[in-house]
Amino acid sequence: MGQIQIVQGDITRLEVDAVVNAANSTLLGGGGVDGAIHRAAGPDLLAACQLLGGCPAGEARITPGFRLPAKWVIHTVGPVWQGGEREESALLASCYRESFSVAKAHGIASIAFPAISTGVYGYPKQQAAEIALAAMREWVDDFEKITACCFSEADAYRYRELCRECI
Ligand code: AR6
Repeated sequence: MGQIQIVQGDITRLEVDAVVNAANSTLLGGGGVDGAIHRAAGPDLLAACQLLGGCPAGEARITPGFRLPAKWVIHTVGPVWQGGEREESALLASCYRESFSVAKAHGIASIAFPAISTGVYGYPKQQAAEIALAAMREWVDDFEKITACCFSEADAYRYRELCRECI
């Protein structure tokens, strides 16, 4: 029986088997959490990503974590918020599902997610948190620990309000 943990902080510091990156479809780096992960992992991460040939929204790819404490990085591409009528919620749910599926296939026991799409991509934070937590609840028994890594205290508060059973 796994647990969902909510933490506030920088995902690049977490000692987990895998961290999820909120990437763009080129997988060649960017700002936000993507930039932070590439900086912390070092240049070998970009070289590994260059071999992947990109990734469509809603899918996930895996690379080593290189200099990160995490052994793996799972790169997923969230939807750009366009008002909610462009399959955004289905695509965001797919990001979580596909990331979990890739993680399970690699024997990963602990995995940490940022709040995918809620930065540059503009997804409304409350709706995104509901989708994230619903996916985490579906997969909780397939992992030892699932971590929701919130960058701000306000984001962590939002998650805690939505998840009374989370630790
Ligand atoms: N640790 C944890 N969460 C973080 C960190 C960090 N170090 N840094 C930012 N966040 P964003 P998106 C949070 O913009 O909306 C990139 O340029 C941030 O506060 O990183 O999916 C990619 O290359 C927010 O809650 O990702 C794409 O082009 C969350 O991470 C684009 O941004 C996601 O914000 C993807 O946009």
